[in-house]
Amino acid sequence: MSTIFKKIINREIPADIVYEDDVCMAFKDVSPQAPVHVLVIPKKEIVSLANAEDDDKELLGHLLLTVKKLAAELGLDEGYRTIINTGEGGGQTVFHLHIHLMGGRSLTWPPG
Ligand code: DGP
Repeated sequence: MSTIFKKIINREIPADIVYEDDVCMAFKDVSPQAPVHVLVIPKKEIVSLANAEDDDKELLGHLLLTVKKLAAELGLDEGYRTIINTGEGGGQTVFHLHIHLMGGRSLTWPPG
């Protein structure tokens, strides 16, 4: 079943889009937990990392390299955090695979 992120991809609801190509899209998280908090998502509807398949290898690599490029463009020179929440137990609330890219403040470890 499609999620709110599919509606963002289809421009059915607005989002602050910071990057887009044929494969993926990145937009600002509606509830930012850091000065920079962007979500990088595939346009292909993959429910979670647990649902990714071997055929998605190139797509998954593309997402990570997009995160790397965005982090540089967004000035996260001091470092940043990437998070993929997977499944309800992993804190996932939107069931369309997404990578959180967070930075712009000192990030502590471990997370909650
Ligand atoms: P997760 O818990 O990993 O599934 O993170 C989902 C994130 O998606 C959460 O940080 C809030 C964000 N989010 C939920 N709905 C929307 C929306 O409609 N627009 C935007 N920009 N972000 C959303």
